[in-house]
Amino acid sequence: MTNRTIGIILVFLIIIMGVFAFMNRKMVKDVQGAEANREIIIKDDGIETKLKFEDISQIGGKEFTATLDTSDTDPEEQNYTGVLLIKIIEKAGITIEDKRQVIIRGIDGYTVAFGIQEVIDEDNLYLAYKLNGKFLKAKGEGGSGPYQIIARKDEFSQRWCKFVVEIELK
Ligand SMILES: Nc1nc2c(c(=O)[nH]1)N[C@H]1C(S)=C(S)[C@@H](COP(=O)(O)O)O[C@H]1N2
Ligand SMILES: [Mo]
Repeated sequence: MTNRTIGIILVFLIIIMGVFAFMNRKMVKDVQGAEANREIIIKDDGIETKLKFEDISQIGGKEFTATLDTSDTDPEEQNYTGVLLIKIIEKAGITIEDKRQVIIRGIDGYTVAFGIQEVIDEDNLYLAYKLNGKFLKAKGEGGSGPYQIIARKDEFSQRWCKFVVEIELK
């Protein structure tokens, strides 16, 4: 083989690698989009409202820090993006004046209840969808999303409901 033939083969291989890298990046982006597209059901007096990711992000995501403390990691400050839980409830057209509590459910059945005083706090309960700039992965992908409740004022993270699929008002 001449040097010229080897050169042509190399250039060809580099182009193929580039095309695959591009396709892979696009696929990763699509998967993230699908995960982020998940819906949340809001239940109030037997009436169900579904919110899509677009509805939630339209409210305007806010970045905030919170100290994550899981069973297998030490407490560490993290950067989350999400919206206040109260704004999600308002977006669903619900007024909370006559409510007593908000119940959050994860896809695994895990349930957390918050009192209205906690819910109207302007800097405590968030529905987060990004952690350190990346969309929260779903349970099946080893993540805690696509949505997770972050209770900033909870010292322990028991009430940080992961994989949130339902919000019920009582
Ligand atoms: N959906 C869901 N959220 C959950 C849990 C759970 O089992 N399911 N466990 C809680 C508990 S007890 C803790 S300490 C934190 C962190 O749990 P991890 O260490 O399993 O991530 O998530 C909380 N949120
Ligand atoms: Mo826990």
